[in-house]
Amino acid sequence: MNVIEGVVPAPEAKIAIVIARFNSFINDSLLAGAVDTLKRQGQVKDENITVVKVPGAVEIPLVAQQLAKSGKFDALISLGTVIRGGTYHFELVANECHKGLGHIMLEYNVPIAFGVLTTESIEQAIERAGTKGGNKGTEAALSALEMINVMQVIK
Ligand code: INI
Repeated sequence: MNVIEGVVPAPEAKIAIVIARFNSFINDSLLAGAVDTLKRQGQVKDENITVVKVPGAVEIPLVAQQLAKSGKFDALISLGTVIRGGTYHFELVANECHKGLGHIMLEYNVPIAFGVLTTESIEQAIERAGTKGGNKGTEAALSALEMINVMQVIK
């Protein structure tokens, strides 16, 4: 039996993080978790981490597409927070972002970790940004690291 499973360290990896500025007070904690994980667990070098800031979650896929197309990165990490309001806007923003990233990942063969929170309330978002619900940025970074190694083994 052949089982392929990615390890976490990826010391030579080049990773880009695309982060939304909307709800930045939460996203900044996601970024801190992601960068800490990339460096401490992934052993990724500081100079090999690129952070691109965009206005909101809607803009994440376009920039992710350019980064994936550039061929310069082994994985991308998307970070943002979409909080449900009283209108249909939540669905539009969250769905567009998620769907767009899924297409890009398959088109360019670059793993894109989905670290975009989609929550019912600000409280839920805070819980998932470094408090009692863990840190979605950390989870996304771990996923990116593992996927880099899985992709390399499969190649
Ligand atoms: N962008 C987010 O990242 N999160 C949100 O919760 C959000 N809401 O609720 O509106 C949001 N909107 C902005 C959107 O991503 C675009 O930046 C904007 O529509 C301009 O294109």
